[in-house]
Amino acid sequence: MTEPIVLISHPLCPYVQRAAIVLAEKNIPFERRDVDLANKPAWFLAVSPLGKTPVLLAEGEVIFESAVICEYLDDMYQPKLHPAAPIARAKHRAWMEFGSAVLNLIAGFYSAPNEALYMAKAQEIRHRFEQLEAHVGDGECFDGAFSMVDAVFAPIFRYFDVLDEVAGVEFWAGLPRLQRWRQALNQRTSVQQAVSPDYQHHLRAFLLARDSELGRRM
Ligand code: GSH
Repeated sequence: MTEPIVLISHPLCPYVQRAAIVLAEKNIPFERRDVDLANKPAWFLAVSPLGKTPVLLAEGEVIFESAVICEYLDDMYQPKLHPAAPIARAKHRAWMEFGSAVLNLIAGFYSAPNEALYMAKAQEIRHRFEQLEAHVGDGECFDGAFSMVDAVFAPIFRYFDVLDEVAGVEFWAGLPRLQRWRQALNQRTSVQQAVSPDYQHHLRAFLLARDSELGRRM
């Protein structure tokens, strides 16, 4: 009997969500094992070379880095989430990287130590969204059918379900394609199931705790 796939996770990690969405889109059963990243257990440090989530345990191997995990799953299982043509695949991989850059900006935003840096990060995020608006298709996905790029952006957009409430910044005005895309991703079962039902509650608590740690008001 083959060992079940294990996704080593953290409940709020957007990189974990990408992998969970890809697993669900491909209907692959897996076991999710959450770790406390504030207090990393020894077994986790022994398997995760960078001490980060996600890590996938599959075929007796340890695979780390979310993009690599997603690529492995796409190599192994149907339906393919990357397009077949190399040029289209390259383009999608590039937009996945763009998504990781946006995630770094979001972390910089909620960790900004003062109001000036906070607003500067907000503007950078808004600028990236404007760039994205010019590239996203006019349907419910980034580019026709559901792809890896959708799996990357769904967790990014999910941050804003809470940030729109607590951050005091308008990110979405004048971006109709992005708004439609965000809404469609929110409705997708694989996206909804990538987090637990109390995700929003925990994210809000995490963001507000970070805010008071920094002595800042969102
Ligand atoms: N490049 C990594 C990937 O794509 O998998 C980033 C993963 C990442 O930053 N994970 C965060 C983490 O494990 C949680 S969302 N942080 C713990 C740490 O850096 O010590």
